[in-house]
Formats: sequence, C-alpha cells, structure tokens
Amino acid sequence: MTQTAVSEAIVDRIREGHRPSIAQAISLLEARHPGFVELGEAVWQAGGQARVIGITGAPGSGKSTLANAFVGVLRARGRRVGIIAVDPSSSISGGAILGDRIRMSGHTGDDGVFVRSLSTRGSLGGLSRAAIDAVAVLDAAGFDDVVVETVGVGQAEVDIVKIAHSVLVVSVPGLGDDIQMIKAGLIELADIHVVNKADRADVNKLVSEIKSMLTLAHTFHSAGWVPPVVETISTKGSGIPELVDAVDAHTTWLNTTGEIERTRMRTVEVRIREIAKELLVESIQDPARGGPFAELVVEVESRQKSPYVAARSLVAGDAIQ
Ligand SMILES: Nc1nc2c(ncn2[C@@H]2O[C@H](COP(=O)(O)OP(=O)(O)OP(=O)(O)O)[C@@H](O)[C@H]2O)c(=O)[nH]1
Ligand SMILES: [Mg+2]
Repeated sequence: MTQTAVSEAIVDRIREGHRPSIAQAISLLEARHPGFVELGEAVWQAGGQARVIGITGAPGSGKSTLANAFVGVLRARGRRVGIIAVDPSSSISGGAILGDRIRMSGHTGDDGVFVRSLSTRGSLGGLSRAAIDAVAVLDAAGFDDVVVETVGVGQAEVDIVKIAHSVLVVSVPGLGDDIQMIKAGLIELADIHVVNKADRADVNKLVSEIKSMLTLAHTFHSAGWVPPVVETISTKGSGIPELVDAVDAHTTWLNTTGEIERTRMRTVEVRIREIAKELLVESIQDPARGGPFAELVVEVESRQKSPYVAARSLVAGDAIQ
C-alpha cells in the first residue's frame, strides 16, 4: 500500500470514531513518523466541522479542573468532546500530565469524550505543531467540540490557542492576574474571561479590574463583541453552565456576523505559520556541514560578510545543501 492509501485507511477508522486509530494518528503526527505528511493531508481533508475552544491562563489557575467540569456540561447537552491538554515542561506546577489524567478521569468509559495530553519532547516549536495536529485529528473524528488547554506562559503556548474559535482566559483572585494578563497579551486574546476559584476572597475586585481593563480596551477597538466575565468554582461545578452559555453566545455571534469566516482564515494562518516555524528552525539548525554553509562561515569569519547577511542566506535556503 502507498503512504496515501495507509493514511486514508487510518482516517476512515478515525471517522468511525475508532479510538485506537485516533490515538495512533495523534502519535504518528507528533513523532512525524514516515508518512506523516500524507496522514496530515488525509486528516485535514476529513475535518472542518468541529468548534475549537481554547482555555489558557496562569499555571495552577484551575484550567484542567475547569475543562473537566466544562466537558461534563457539554456532554449533558449531548455534545461529543475531544480534549488536548498541552503540558510544556516549563509549567510551574509540575507533574501536570498525571494531574490532568486524574482531573479528567471523570470521563473515562464515556466514548463521547477523548482526552489526550501532549508534553514537550525538547524539540523546538514541535509541541505547538503537535497540538495543532492533534486538534485536526479530533476534528476529523467528528467531535462536536475540541477543547485545547494550554498554560498562558510563553509565546509558543499562547500561540496554540490562536487556533481556537473561542478563547477562554482563566484568572484567579489574589495573584495580580490583571498585570500577568497584560504582560502575556492575554487580555486581547480573550473572547470570554473566566474568573475561577470564585470561592476565594477578592473575587469582586478581580471581576471589576477585568471589566475596567475591557472598557479601556474597547475605547480603542469597537469590534462588537464585548467579552463577558464569568465567575466559576470549577471544583464544585458552579458557573459552568453559564460558561457554556457564554461560549454558545460567542459561537452564535461569530455565525450571525460572519466573523466566523475571518476567524477560520486566522486559524488557518496560525496553522501554516506554526508548521513553517518548525520546518524553518529545523532547516537552519541542521544545515549540511560542508558546502554553502561552510563557505558562509569562512566568509563571515574573514569579515567579507556580516552575520546578518549570512543569516538571511541561511533563512532563504541558499546556505542549505
Ligand atoms: N478553591 C478552588 N480550587 C480550585 C478551583 N479550581 C481548581 N482548583 C484547584 O486548583 C489546583 C490547580 O488546578 P488545575 O486544574 O490543575 O490547574 P491548571 O491551571 O490546569 O494547572 P496547570 O495545568 O499545571 O497550569 C487544584 O488543586 C484544583 O483542585 C476552584 O474553583 N476553587
Ligand atoms: Mg492543567
């Protein structure tokens, strides 16, 4: 069988909801196993129906607990849900994957839910690409909603949620999150603000801080959607039905205003750029030792060329054999 035929056979099983094939496809793409390009192609052709929801926020803000409760409400409303939890090794709380497994375990045995954690393999930029591919697999598998959880620290992690149609930014009282959100550029990214751990003191203070930041932001951008601020206590499930309502309202807004088209284009741009980044970083990390690159090194060392000119040749591919 050709790679294309093998890929199409896997995707046929994915579309039937065959769980081992879904898991296998995510792993093959993550590892860029031979044939991954053909598999990525077949997966992409099969997708396009899922609603993608991104959840980001500070480490330990309760994203996984929230995602678990959120999925519970979506399930109760008859939706099939796939979840990708991204755990970069930089995550401060540590042991995150095991923690996520435990927190998501409320859904084991439910074939309307598929959970997958992805962690960094020490490769540059590879995690974003693997997460983006995993979302495409769950989309192809026909899940109505695909939830992506990623910690809102570091550009690569934040970029992942840009493939979502609706982005939820989670903050918690008492951490000075307002400042953190501004720093991480999360405030502009949020379609919905979630104030989790609303059982803690200072909830009202945080809610009003976020609202005033939003008012300020709206003085500059009057795009039409005002991000709501939803209070939740994820550990008890309170506020979660209201959160699902808020996401549904955002979906309706996207569809009725035609913003969904722009959102789709934007998410495709992110996909292409993330894959290109990985390819580019790899190609410049590993140019052939001899040949044009070695010549460039000599030219820069002897001051005939500057490192800037050489770097441009490298990026342009002139220095790669
Ligand atoms: N009091 C209180 N605790 C909560 C709430 N939601 C989550 N927690 C607790 O906060 C801790 C961190 O929760 P997680 O869901 O792992 O947080 P996370 O944001 O996914 O963490 P990372 O993925 O490691 O960044 C756990 O001990 C949760 O039980 C809440 O609404 N109230
Ligand atoms: Mg988590």
